[in-house]
Formats: sequence, C-alpha cells, structure tokens
Amino acid sequence: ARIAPGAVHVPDWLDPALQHRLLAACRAWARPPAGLRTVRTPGGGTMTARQVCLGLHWYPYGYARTAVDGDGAPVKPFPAWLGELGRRAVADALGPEAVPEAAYDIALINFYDADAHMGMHRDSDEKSDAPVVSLSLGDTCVFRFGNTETRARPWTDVELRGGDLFVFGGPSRFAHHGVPRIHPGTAPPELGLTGRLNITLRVSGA
Ligand code: MD3
Ligand code: FE
Repeated sequence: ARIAPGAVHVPDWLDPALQHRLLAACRAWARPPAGLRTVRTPGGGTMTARQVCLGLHWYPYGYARTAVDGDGAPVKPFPAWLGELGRRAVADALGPEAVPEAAYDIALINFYDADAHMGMHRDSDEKSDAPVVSLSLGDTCVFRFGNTETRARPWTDVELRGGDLFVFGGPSRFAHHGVPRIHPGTAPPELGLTGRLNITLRVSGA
C-alpha cells in the first residue's frame, strides 16, 4: 500500500525461510566485536532500542568506520547478498526505475524489547537520496510516518508486522518517523524471536 508519495508498505514480503535467515544473521552480527550496543545521545541519554551497524557505524549524528559508542572495534562488513535483497525490495515496492545506481552499503539493525520505542526523527546523515529499505521481524509495532517539515502532526500510524517491507524514497526519504510502541507477544511463534527487530538498508553516498 502507498502511504505517501515514495513510501510503500508491502506486508508479508519476507517469506519464512528469509525471515529465519535474516534472524540468524542478525544474531551473529549482534555478537562482539562491534556487536549490539546501547546508543548514547548527545544530551547524555540513551535510546531504548539497541543497535548494531554493518558497513558504517551510526552514532548521533554521523557515521564512522569503528563502533565509536560501542567497543571501538571496526564495524562488520556489509554483505553483498544484503545489498541484492535491498535492490529487489526497491524494485518490488517502487519499480525498477527507482533502484539506485549506487550500491547499498550500510545496514542499521534495531532490536526492540516490549518497552522500547523510537522518537520522531529524520534520517539525514546519508549523503544520498537513495530509498531506505526497512525489513521487520518479530513483534508487531506501531510505526508513525510524519511529514518532512516538523516532528509534529500530521502523521499516519501504520502497524508493521514481522515479515513486512517498507520502502521510503522520493519525497518521503526525509520525512519524520518513529516507533511509538511495540505490541509484545505478537511475533510469529515459529520464528523464535522475542521482541522486534528492524533492518534498514541505506546508501551512504560516501
Ligand atoms: C522513513 N528505524 O533506523 S523503520 C531508523 O523500526 C528507524 O527501527 C525504525 O527509524 C525502526 O532510523 C523505523 C522505517 C524507516 C526507516 C528509515 C527511514 C522509515 C524511514 C528513513 C527515511 C524515511
Ligand atoms: Fe529513522
């Protein structure tokens, strides 16, 4: 479904085998070095969703080659198969003409437990307007898609379920968005994941 120009939600895009493969890969990426860490915000707070990065390490607000607010180790590489998955996702959601020329080279993976959330923000640290690909696993969440100008209303709330794809390109690439809440216990039981996991694929433009 098209939520806004360039913002397309494709429910159930990941088949169960791909969900299992992605979950197993995320569990391996979450291990040290440069594994899962708590993101520290410049004001001295911490984000409730924990994160692991591939390709480049995101920290508020920039990218680095090492896990600067983690253990300082070099960031794990971004695998080619994940980039291919990203290109297929964009082609399916927006059409082949929207697939970027540049390769996907960053993954940010967020782990949400029952109480985690993410405040309204824009993603503007990439030097590219290539579409962002979002893949969800596990618990359903409320995803809030806002507007480009302000963090405030108007916004649209959408339920994102495990297996869903969302692509944000064109005029939606720099829209505000957030995750106000998780619905605990809604993950498909056969996956073996407690909580929610979101993988975003990005082009750094670097
Ligand atoms: C719209 N993640 O990692 S995914 C993030 O579910 C982030 O973990 C949320 O916001 C999550 O920055 C939301 C959907 C999403 C991701 C990136 C976007 C929407 C976006 C970038 C631009 C516009
Ligand atoms: Fe974001």
